[in-house]
Amino acid sequence: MEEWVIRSGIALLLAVAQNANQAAQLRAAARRAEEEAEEQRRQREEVAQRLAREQELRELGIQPDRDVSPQHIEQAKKDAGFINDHTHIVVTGNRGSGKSSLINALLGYAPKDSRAAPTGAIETTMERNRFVDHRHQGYIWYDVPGAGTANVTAWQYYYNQGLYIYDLVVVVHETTLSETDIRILKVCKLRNQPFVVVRSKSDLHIFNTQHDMDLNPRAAREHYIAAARQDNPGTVLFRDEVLDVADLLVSNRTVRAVINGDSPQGDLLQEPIDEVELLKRLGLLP
Ligand SMILES: Nc1nc2c(ncn2[C@@H]2O[C@H](COP(=O)(O)OP(=O)(O)OP(=O)(O)O)[C@@H](O)[C@H]2O)c(=O)[nH]1
Ligand SMILES: [Mg+2]
Repeated sequence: MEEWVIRSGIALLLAVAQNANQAAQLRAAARRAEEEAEEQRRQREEVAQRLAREQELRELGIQPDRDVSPQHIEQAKKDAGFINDHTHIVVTGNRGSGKSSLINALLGYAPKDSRAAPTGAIETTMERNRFVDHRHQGYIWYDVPGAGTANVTAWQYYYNQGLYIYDLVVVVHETTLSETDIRILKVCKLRNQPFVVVRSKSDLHIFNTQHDMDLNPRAAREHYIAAARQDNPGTVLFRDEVLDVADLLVSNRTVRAVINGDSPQGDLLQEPIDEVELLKRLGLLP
């Protein structure tokens, strides 16, 4: 073969090899750029998530320097008269929402019973009261002052009332679930604490609906139940998790009737709505 043919063949092969080499280098550079961009995206997302969480904690009013240590919790349980292997349930919510009345009903006490917690539009619960349940072995109920309107954050209320010690938190409200109620539920969630949401005074609301809308008792009851269900979204998204904040609609007299095994005797205001479900969630019914 002519020498020039061989030389140009070698030159061609070298050029192809060089191009392949350059292409590999380019591919590697592109991969590195992609990886760097991915890393930057990840870091940006992390910062955004951290800021969102910090904002959440700020909204809840959480003060990191007032977090509760295990020793503190143990002492607080002793102070509250906790008994080993008992279930300790606190009933909380805004002032006048019906907390004390609900506890009396769960204990099966009529309001005039000498053992009952004081209730009423004026009789505000000023300090924590403890009620050992003689009907449901192993249950202890705690009545605490209402959240009120004072300018305290959800965390301050939760912390000041020592809500972190209880096995279950019952949040009672009587109309729309407030932002404060929802924030208290979020603090419970942050602390992995189970909760139940109760919308109280259904008898009163049905009675009012009957008169406000000039409806018969059956229509008023149906209207109230539908309106209350529509009013509460049922769920709240919190930290990629869905919190069940659905209301259990109850009236204290019906709770007491169910506890005492009495039938409501055809009174539509007292016909159970979610009372049985409430007792199930509290572990009082199978
Ligand atoms: N009709 C009706 N009235 C209720 C019900 N629950 C509570 N009430 C009334 O609402 C008022 C306030 O009830 P309480 O049980 O004292 O409320 P509370 O949440 O303990 O109030 P504070 O201790 O002040 O925060 C009282 O007059 C109760 O009789 C209910 O289910 N139906
Ligand atoms: Mg009270």
